[in-house]
Amino acid sequence: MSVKIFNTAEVQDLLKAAANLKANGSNERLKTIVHRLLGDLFLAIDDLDMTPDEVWAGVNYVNQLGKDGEAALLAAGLGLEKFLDMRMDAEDKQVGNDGGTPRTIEGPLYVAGAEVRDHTSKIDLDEDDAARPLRIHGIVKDLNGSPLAGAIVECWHANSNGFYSHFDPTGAQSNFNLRGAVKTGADGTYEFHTLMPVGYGCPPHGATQTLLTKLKRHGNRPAHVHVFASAEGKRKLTTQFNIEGDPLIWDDFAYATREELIPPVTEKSGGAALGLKADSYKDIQFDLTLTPLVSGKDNQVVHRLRATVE
Ligand code: MBD
Ligand code: FE
Repeated sequence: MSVKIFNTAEVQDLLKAAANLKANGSNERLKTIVHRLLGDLFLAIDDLDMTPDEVWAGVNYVNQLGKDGEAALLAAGLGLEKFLDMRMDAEDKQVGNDGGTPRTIEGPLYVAGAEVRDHTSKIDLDEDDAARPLRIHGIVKDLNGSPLAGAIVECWHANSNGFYSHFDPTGAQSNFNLRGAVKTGADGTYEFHTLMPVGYGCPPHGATQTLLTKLKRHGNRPAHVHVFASAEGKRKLTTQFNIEGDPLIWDDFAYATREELIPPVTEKSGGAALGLKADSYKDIQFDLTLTPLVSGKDNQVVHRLRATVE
């Protein structure tokens, strides 16, 4: 079959009817988006001469993706989340609001509600014999380098199995294990006492990994730590840093790695005095530079469905 019917009046009318373009007083933006996306799909079916079997395989895939609860995971794996960052980067450059710590994707594994502590938080609540102690610290500052007092820094990361609390398939971790929030004092500094993470891998039997495997792609991320940072009058930053030396650093299935987000890891002693589980520990300094609001507004803060725990 090589028919092309997209540009016929019947198909164009069908698209308009499906999106209810004619109706007044309904959500104009939603109608515009549905009309466009559906049209792009119809056109792709025409152009690529997709068979009904192929289309139904896709429909069934979407059902399975929902059953597995992996739509946001697939969004990361297909570069959709990265693309949104690239657009925000381009917009920042256009209006001259670049120069802060680079953003990178949030991913699907944040949990809201970690208790906010002053300056320092020990976030390794569960024992993890395979993991070495890690101290993460830095200063939150503005574009002039002035420290930001009262800034909130949140972080979350995986354990030595690459699993995140709340999403751990073994059910082994407590609420908020390896997740924390702190508020900076006058000098703008923050600190987390935790354990070295290991890279994440997609659930091997989930819909995301199933598609990636068919594309001959892996579903793994290098070891990383997620960060949110916010302060009065500044835009909320969503970023991560990678653990230097991970072999997957430039082969991340979610495309989150950036040159500026690979801080050096240094070997230190004196961990016992800091309350770490061993005297020798790894130390990572990750400073955060926040950028100003644009016309009084945070134009980079993202609202999306997130897990919460009381
Ligand atoms: C992660 O830990 C992650 O950060 C992303 C983006 C996707 C899946 C798991
Ligand atoms: Fe992650």
